[in-house]
Amino acid sequence: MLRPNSNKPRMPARAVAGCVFGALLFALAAGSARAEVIRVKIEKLAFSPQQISGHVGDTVEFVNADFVAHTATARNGAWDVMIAPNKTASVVLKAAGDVDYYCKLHPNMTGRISIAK
Ligand SMILES: [Cu+2]
Repeated sequence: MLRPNSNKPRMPARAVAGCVFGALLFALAAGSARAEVIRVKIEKLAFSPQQISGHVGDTVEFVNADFVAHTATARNGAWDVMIAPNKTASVVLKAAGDVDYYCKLHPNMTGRISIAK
């Protein structure tokens, strides 16, 4: 009994295994490339979400939806970026730990990033 598609060419099992193995190797090699981009929106003089967590190597992208400029300034001096109105600025997380940050122009604007290794 023939199934309607039984004459469809099939991928040999060995090739399938090779693909799976290759994908696994790629995933291992790309271990440090799992870096993520974490988006923090700035709206109505506030960072949102106010608290985020990430890993060393991740990028935090600050998206300023306000009509005024802001900064994202780490209290430990790790980074200090200006974000113009309707613009985006990024920082790469380089060390583990909790980083408190604020806006130099509006010091009531604060946020925190918990960075794991
Ligand atoms: Cu500000």
